[in-house]
Amino acid sequence: MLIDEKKLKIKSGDGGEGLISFDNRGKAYGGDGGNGANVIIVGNVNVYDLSKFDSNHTYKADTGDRGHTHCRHGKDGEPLRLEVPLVTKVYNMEGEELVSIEEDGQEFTMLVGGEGGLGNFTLRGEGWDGKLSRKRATRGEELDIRLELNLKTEAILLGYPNAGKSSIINALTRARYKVASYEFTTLEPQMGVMDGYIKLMDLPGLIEGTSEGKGVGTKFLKHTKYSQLLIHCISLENEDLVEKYESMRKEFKKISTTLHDMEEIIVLTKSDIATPEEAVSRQKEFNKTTGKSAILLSTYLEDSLDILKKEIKSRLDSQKK
Ligand SMILES: Nc1nc2c(ncn2[C@@H]2O[C@H](COP(=O)(O)OP(=O)(O)OP(=O)(O)O)[C@@H](O)[C@H]2O)c(=O)[nH]1
Ligand SMILES: [Mg+2]
Repeated sequence: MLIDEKKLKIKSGDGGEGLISFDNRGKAYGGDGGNGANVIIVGNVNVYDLSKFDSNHTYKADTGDRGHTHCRHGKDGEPLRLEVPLVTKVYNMEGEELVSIEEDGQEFTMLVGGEGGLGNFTLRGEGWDGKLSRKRATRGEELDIRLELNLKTEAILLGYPNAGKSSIINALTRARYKVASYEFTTLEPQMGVMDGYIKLMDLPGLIEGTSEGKGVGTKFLKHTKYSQLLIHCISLENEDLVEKYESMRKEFKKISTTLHDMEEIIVLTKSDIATPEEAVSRQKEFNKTTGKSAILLSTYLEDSLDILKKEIKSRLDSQKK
């Protein structure tokens, strides 16, 4: 199961106390305490979901060490780095977005550690009182946060249930997701990597009314926000391809403008159920009526899979320019 939300408690480290200490001639030589460590959130492309985080655990950064004799500084705490997948949005409990981690290696300091206290060596100039006193360390901070994952992929497969979306991701990548002849086989986003670098996502089927919560609803659609390309799948099993295409476009529009405005590749799937001539004639008809250029595809026909692969790559390349 894809874990795309987690609540966490985080705490930065307390500062270490400074030391009051004197050498054998009575001179102040107590060192300063180290600083408490920060809590840092880091984006990592190799992390896929939020499953490793435990909502019952407080993620605490190290405290600073206390000051040592001979004026030696206590060590600063090592920062606590929480590695999150892309894109992870961090919210506070009031629902305000604190940061959006969108790039590999992107860092954000969520909480700053407490400052180390001062030992009596540092304060020695401040009169006799200074010699005997130290400045207290400050405490770390605590915060409750909510992490929300919005998967970032190059392309997403969308369309009616049973259109053959999971079969396509399986054919284009090394994924082995469940394929079945009934609707809503896929209930969660599923990822696969094509040719080692292009991430594809297969999503549950959409139906008219998804935007109002029908079918699997819109919960998972946050994962479409960061995609560059939409692969819209329509099965040749449908009598009226244009009508099906247009009503799905209307649904996209109701769901989100990002989805509606996303660059689209139209794939007419299961082309093998018709004769090659029939399939081509339906494709031509569809293209003529809509003014688009849909691709014919069957997961049983290697050549058609290559055409889709090339199309995905060329569209992504032209977006880079
Ligand atoms: N003839 C033929 N059947 C196919 C093709 N691709 C998929 N199918 C069949 O169509 C059915 C649905 O395939 P899936 O890949 O599960 O479809 P889906 O779009 O992921 O379905 P949901 O997850 O329910 O939305 C399965 O029985 C597949 O074997 C194809 O190219 N040709
Ligand atoms: Mg599926």
